[in-house]
Amino acid sequence: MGRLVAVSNRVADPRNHAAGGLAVALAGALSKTGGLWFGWSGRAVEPSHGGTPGEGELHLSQAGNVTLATVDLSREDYETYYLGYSNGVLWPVFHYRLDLANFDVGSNLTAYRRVNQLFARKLAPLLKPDDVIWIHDYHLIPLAADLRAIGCGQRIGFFLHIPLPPPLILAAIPQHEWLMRALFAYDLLGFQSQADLDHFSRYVQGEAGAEPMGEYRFRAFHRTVRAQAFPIGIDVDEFAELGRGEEAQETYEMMLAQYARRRLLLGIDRLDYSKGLPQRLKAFHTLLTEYPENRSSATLVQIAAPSRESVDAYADLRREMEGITGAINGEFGELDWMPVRYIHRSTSRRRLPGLCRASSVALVTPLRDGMNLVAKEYIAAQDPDDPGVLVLSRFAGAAEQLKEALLVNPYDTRATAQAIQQALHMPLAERRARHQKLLEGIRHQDVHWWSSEYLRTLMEAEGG
Ligand code: GDG
Repeated sequence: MGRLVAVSNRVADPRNHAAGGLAVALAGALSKTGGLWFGWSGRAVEPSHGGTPGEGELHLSQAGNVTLATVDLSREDYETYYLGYSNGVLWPVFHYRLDLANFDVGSNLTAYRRVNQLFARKLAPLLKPDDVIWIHDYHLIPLAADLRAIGCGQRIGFFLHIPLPPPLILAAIPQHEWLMRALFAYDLLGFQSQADLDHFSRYVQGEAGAEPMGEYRFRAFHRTVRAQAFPIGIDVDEFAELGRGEEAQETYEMMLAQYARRRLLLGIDRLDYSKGLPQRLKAFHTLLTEYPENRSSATLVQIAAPSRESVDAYADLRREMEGITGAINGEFGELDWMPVRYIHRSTSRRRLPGLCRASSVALVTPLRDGMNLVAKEYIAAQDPDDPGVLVLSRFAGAAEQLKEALLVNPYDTRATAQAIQQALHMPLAERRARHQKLLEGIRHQDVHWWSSEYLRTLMEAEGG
């Protein structure tokens, strides 16, 4: 295989193991052959005038055998391409939240097209003829078409980290046909789950008259594309190793000491409306109401890392969370016990395995999620002799794989509370048996499996 070129909205230094999820995944794949990682620098700058470089300035740096190439965006592009179209239209619709999408797109759509074209123009001169290009996520759907338009003939694959909704939801985006046509410029489309692949298949057959050609190939818009599910995994050993580190150990011991007489429940999420946080708090409230033996004992530690705070829906969610947390603590709190510890800050990744290990139950209850890596990290961090229990939403992509978790419908508050109660009282033998199966699963389909399966399939795919 030629050199790997990864493209994603954000680029992370692969040597920095604190970066997590996707960064670890791509770093592993990139360092095998040496490679190039291209994306936005994270800087929003003033437009160029006089001698200032402005948007489109390219920065190159070397991280081991990986070259990092990033471009600056203008402040306006950040607001329109990133916040406006990517996170104001695509993110909510792809998570089934038509009510939160702002379809009055105007300049946002123009910017989305413009930034993708800018990426294509900046990336093309860095490419070699036998490079294999792997583009990630919803910010960059049209990038392959833009690269093809300026003459790039390399193999190009796409991986969608978020769900693909059913056809009638997708069709609410006024530009749905343009977006789906753009996907046919790729050689391979990777989805997180079988459900997403099924939605793609139904969309292209129903809306674009595509013919399926065998199990994983589709022909439409005069192009053929291969599409398949590749559920993303974690680096199980890396996370376990992090768990043996000083900060994780210290966190574990501190939690055990602080909560010696309590049972800990844990949630770790970006503060995002897809993660089902208000519903989770309501289920916890129901647990305390309907199973009063948990009062003065069950304590929910909810880390909600700040995210996209300048989008209205996120600011509303923040207020809602503060309201519900205050109400639960006010109703049930005692002088020596607060039921909810709500932390609206990011926590160091090095502490997360310690937190996971100290918790009897993890609540991973998104309303919709492409995969959800926290579910897999929680499993990886457990003591196999005395593991905690994972309560997992059936609407997370991870639910297709993690069948031994307690699967719940997060909209059903009472049933979720019941599952939490079951988790808190699960006998040790059952906890061990479930954990062993879950651990085998996440080890088998780990992040290295994910990237090598994807890239192997991309090399075999016959687009065109
Ligand atoms: C997208 C898709 C898909 C969380 N809080 C903190 C923190 N985290 C880390 C977790 C985990 C990662 O961030 C979150 O990954 P998720 O998979 O849960 O969710 P998204 O960010 O929405 O990711 C998702 C993923 O892409 C990969 O394809 O699974 O479905 O939505 O690693 O541990 N890390 C630190 N502090 C925190 O407070 N350091």
